[in-house]
Amino acid sequence: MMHVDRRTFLKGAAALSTIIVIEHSFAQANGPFKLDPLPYPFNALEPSIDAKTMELHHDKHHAAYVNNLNAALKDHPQIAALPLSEILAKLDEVPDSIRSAIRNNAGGHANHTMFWQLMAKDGGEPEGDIKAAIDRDFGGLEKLKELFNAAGLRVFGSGWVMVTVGKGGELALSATPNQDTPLMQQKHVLFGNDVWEHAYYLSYQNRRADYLKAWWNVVNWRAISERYEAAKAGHLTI
Ligand code: MN3
Repeated sequence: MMHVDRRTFLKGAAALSTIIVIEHSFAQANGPFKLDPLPYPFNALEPSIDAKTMELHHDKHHAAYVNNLNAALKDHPQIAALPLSEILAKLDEVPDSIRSAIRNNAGGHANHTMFWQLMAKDGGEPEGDIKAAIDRDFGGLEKLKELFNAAGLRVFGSGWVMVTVGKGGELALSATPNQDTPLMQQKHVLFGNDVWEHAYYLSYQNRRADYLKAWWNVVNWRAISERYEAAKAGHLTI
């Protein structure tokens, strides 16, 4: 039997607890989830989306989802260690006491992380596989826009309109309330538009239809095409 004297044991234990304390405080300061910088300047999407809206939306609204998510997970490190998509897919297994907070804030973090990357100043047009899929499943881009915008208009209050992508590359429309996401039904999101008033109110006020229409000017089809290929290869997460 290995003998460790009490003094050596205590020294070791103290060193170990110091490491744990450092790691714990580091995790608390930074959180398991982080807000990535916006991948372009705030004014990049003008005039379709104004700079002030982008600044508030990213730096205040999205930041709040990340901060609230980390706060809700503070005493649940085993959940915090999971990928975001897995947390959302397994909401039923999250403790009752934090389930609403996780649903709203993990959903908000996933939705906005997806949202920023699929917009750009000059996002091009659908080409290749994604164009073929849109033609097949919606009857063309103009028909997709029409159905998507109508679904976005029908969202009562706050929510999202999205296009989901199945394992075989099949596309479908999905509208969700609040920060819910199809990821909660184990479906993958190809792209989506935020129809919360905070996404458009400074420029469009009550004219959500005008925002929905203008939003297509800043859709990043190159990013969506990459997401489509990733989904079919089984690599798309959020
Ligand atoms: Mn938003």
